Amino acid sequence: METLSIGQYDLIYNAFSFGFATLAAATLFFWLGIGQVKPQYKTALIVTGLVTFIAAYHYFRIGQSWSDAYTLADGTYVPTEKVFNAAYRYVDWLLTVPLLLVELILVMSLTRSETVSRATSLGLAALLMVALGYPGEVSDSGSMRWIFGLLSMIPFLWIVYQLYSGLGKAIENQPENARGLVRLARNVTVGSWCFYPVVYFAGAVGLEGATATVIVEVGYTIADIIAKAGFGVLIFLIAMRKSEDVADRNASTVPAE
Ligand SMILES: *C/C=C(C)/C=C/C=C(C)/C=C/C1=C(C)CCCC1(C)C
Repeated sequence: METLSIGQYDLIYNAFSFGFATLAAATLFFWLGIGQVKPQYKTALIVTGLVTFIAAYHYFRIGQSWSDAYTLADGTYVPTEKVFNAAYRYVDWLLTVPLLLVELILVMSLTRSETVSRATSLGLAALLMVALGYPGEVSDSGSMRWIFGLLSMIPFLWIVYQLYSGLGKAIENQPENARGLVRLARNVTVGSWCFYPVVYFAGAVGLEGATATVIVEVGYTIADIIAKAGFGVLIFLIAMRKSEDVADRNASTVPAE
């Protein structure tokens, strides 16, 4: 670990604090909104709130670990004996990344068997992606970073492919009033997820030192907020739209007086 200026240390500290606040507030928003959607979309909102809850908890722990990992000496922050715990992020991802895919699938209201099969295959691919990335993330060796990073790219690319091919077809079959939002939620997923391997490989091509630490920690935090809270708002809007859709259809079947 390297020495950080007060500004660099504070920027990261504040990013973690902001991440905790945003994700905790998002959790309340999603769970308190459950009553506003039709029963078939409630599970999607429960899962959406679980994802931000799990992430808020981990940001709290990441913030504590960050405080313990540095101490102020002569106007700069120097590392203490307690190493900043990078495992929190990966444990968080192991839980939240498969659940994010489940959110998208649930809000699409596919048939039960298609929901189960897509959630299982995409969820397992997400687990594999995160698990393969970890040994490279914590290794000091550049070649380990490349090998595991590239292995992790295989399930990542498969997920992206599935989101545009198999699920892409299902998106085109969504009710018209929600289709654009479902497409946007899919694109936000792919767009925000791409940021993670970019940051990871930036570490492999020699980006290092205090500036790299700032880019990685602040960058992952922004990506997490977009991929979890921002994406969650889209899931919430889709559930609301589709709940309206059902109401409209019921209304039109009421016999005229
Ligand atoms: C809320 C957290 C999210 C959405 C995390 C997503 C993480 C990824 C998409 C990570 C992907 C990686 C690769 C594709 C290759 C290099 C290793 C990873 C794990 C950073």
